[in-house]
Amino acid sequence: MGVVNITPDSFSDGGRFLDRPAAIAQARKLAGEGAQIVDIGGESTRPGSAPVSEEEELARILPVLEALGDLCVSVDTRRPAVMRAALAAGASMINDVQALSAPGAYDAVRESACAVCLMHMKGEPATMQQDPHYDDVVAEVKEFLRGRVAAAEAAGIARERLVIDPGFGFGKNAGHNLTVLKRLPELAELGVPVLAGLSRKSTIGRLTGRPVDERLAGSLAMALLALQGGATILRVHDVKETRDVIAVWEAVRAA
Ligand code: 9MG
Repeated sequence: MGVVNITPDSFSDGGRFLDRPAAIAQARKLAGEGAQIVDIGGESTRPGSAPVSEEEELARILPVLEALGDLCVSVDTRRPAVMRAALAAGASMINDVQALSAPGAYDAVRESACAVCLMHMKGEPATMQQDPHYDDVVAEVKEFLRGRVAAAEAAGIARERLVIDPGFGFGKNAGHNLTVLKRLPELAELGVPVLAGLSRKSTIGRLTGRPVDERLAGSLAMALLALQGGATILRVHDVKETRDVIAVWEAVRAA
């Protein structure tokens, strides 16, 4: 899954693809490099980012989505109205960092055949990184995701449409993120495909001391660890390089 943030302030590529042709070109570039899904988003969930209105979010994503009709596009949104509009415009997947918790979210996706990513987040984006606490981060994330999968199924969204995601960096410090990554196989036990988004995140900065634009090697190491832990979808900025990691990992697995 290649990432295209159509926002002025996303943490790693904010502002680069706010311009519509640039966003479309970036999505096509990532697909050409081997992304099977392109994830577009018009609202930054970075702590401290400026709120965006529903109208503005739609104005950012819809023209880009409409220009990518031949690709498998995921839309990163928390708003049911945006989900509905995106699905009507051809989105194949809804990536919801709030795991369909907004009122009306189930209704927005139920009638379509789209895939849905249910992500764990502790707290709200604005404050989630202010000293998050868990007794057992993996157990808590797993129980949350188990509950959201069950709730989605009960709401009429077939299990085959669901993907789960522990939400690296969403209400989790570096220690929490590393523990979740190390114990990712426990989440895979839920029997739903696992998506991992670690690309360029601040934990890599903490471990390496590198600024966000120098985190490629760290991101690739994280990608390999996520694959080994059972992730089947990697949400990344650097698709070409991550495809090489996947090729090497698959070859070793098949040897
Ligand atoms: C939108 N977004 C930013 N980081 C993410 C992650 O790790 N997973 C998912 N599903 N979405 C993310």
